[in-house]
Amino acid sequence: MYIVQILLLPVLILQICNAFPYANDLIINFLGNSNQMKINSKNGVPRGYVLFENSFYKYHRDPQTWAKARQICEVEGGYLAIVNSEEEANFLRGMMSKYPDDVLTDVVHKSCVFLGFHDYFKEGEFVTIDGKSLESSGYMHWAAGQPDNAGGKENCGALLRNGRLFDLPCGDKIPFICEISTDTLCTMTAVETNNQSNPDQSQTVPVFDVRSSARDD
Ligand SMILES: [Ca+2]
Ligand SMILES: [Ca+2]
Repeated sequence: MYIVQILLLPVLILQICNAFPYANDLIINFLGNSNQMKINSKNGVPRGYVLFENSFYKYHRDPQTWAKARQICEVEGGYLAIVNSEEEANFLRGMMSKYPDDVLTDVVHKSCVFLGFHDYFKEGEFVTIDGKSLESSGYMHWAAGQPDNAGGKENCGALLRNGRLFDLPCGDKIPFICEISTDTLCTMTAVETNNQSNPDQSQTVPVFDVRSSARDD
């Protein structure tokens, strides 16, 4: 019975972890002094992220180019946000509303944030950074007159304060929103440390949903 409990513990932990991403830390605290199992947690939610439905989001107020914004999101374990519904767009609008124009004193384009879509591969064919057409992503409500590829050089996607999409130059520096899906957060390594098993044997659950890449200007 004791052995069964030990064997089932990793399964239980993973189920909890999938259901509740903060469970990692709770489990670590709970088992911190246990000599049965040692849990190593990685990829917790970075500071400043807010949960909405199945993702965490962070508004980055310091303006960056699209490529740099994308890189920052990836360093934080996520991706430049992809909007998949009206509800998600509304949530992001709410995040933007907390940074009104008078707060963004050093930002030239105060009314929009970069998102994870572009038409860099083929002019006019907008795709998300997870490799889908913008249309199939579930949200494609352009602002009036957009996309217009103004000046022949607008290949990166943004969200306006009114929830509409916009194309603008990838080299412009604007705020941006990163997204981390909750189902990519739960990585842990469970190492059995009891004397009956190999102490180096570990069970690792892969975490990251690697979003495919696109080039930037
Ligand atoms: Ca374009
Ligand atoms: Ca435009």
